[in-house]
Amino acid sequence: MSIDLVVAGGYTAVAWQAGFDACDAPVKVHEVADAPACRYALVWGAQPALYAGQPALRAVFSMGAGVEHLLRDAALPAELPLIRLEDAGMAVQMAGYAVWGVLRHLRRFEDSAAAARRGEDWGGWRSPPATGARVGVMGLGVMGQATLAALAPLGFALRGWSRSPREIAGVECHAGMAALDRFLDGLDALVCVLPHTPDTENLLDAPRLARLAKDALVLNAGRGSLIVDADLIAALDRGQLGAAVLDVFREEPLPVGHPYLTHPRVTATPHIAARTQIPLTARQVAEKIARLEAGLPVTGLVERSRGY
Ligand code: NDP
Ligand code: OXD
Repeated sequence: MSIDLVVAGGYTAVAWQAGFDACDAPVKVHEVADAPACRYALVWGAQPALYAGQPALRAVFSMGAGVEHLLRDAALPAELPLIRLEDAGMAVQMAGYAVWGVLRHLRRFEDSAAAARRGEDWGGWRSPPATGARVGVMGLGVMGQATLAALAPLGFALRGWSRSPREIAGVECHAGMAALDRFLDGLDALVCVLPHTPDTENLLDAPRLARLAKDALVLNAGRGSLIVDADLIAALDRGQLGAAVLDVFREEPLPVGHPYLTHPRVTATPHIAARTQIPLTARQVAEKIARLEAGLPVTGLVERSRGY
């Protein structure tokens, strides 16, 4: 017997059905408009039409690792369990994005290409080795740990920052607001993979950005609300920071004319650091539905009070 699941936002029911079929999961996927009463929903973004029409929901799955898009939906019932994606093929993508951004900045490969384009003699140009550069990762969950694991063989001095204390071999770990300044001090590259929560909003403001090393890189692939945009742009403009690589923004897609789109020190990408992979996501959701149906606990439950 199949279990009915309603999807809202993101990909279509047809696309998801193919994912569930590929892993032989007994899940029947419906669009909101023609769904019967379902026990499970798979959702991206605010879906005001969904919840009133689905009073029998037992759990809502996020189509992503982040859940703020669900939590800011006023129609979301207060007691409904929310389950986030745990990796499902995104961590390796995120790690690749971070390694690309960090190496590109610290090794200066593109400076030589730019010199060549200007017609300069670049035969003697040397890329700095970047060994020993201080690289910090904010957020030590699934994305942050995969990122650190990918950075580890590259010879950087690694730091990490999280809400609760973590121990990661080869990484100087810091936890909590009291340790934030120490974590930031003198970093040559800062990689941010934090969720949006009330506590992470506007965390990177002018005084905190000023703690980074001169010419440092800020790479944000968590959520755009982390950064005070005007402060970042000002720090880039006066050369205090060297570059920013930004995948997430307060408003997405970035509105035409936004300074990030044209700033010479900013590389903006359209929320593509790690895309939801339908086959792996369907498998993970199907496994969790099976556990819930059997009355077993699942991982990835969102703690609403902390916002992730
Ligand atoms: P996890 O829940 O596994 O990890 C979140 C991490 O953030 C944890 O280490 C947590 O600390 C830390 N954290 C949360 N709040 C605070 C705080 N106030 N102070 C310090 N640390 C804090 O999430 P994921 O790693 O799976 O994903 C992280 C985020 O990445 C997602 O929420 C999403 O916003 C973003 N993302 C972006 C994608 C993209 O394509 N750009 C793709 C996928 C995710 P603790 O360890 O103590 O719990
Ligand atoms: C996510 C995202 O949260 O894609 O998974 O940003």
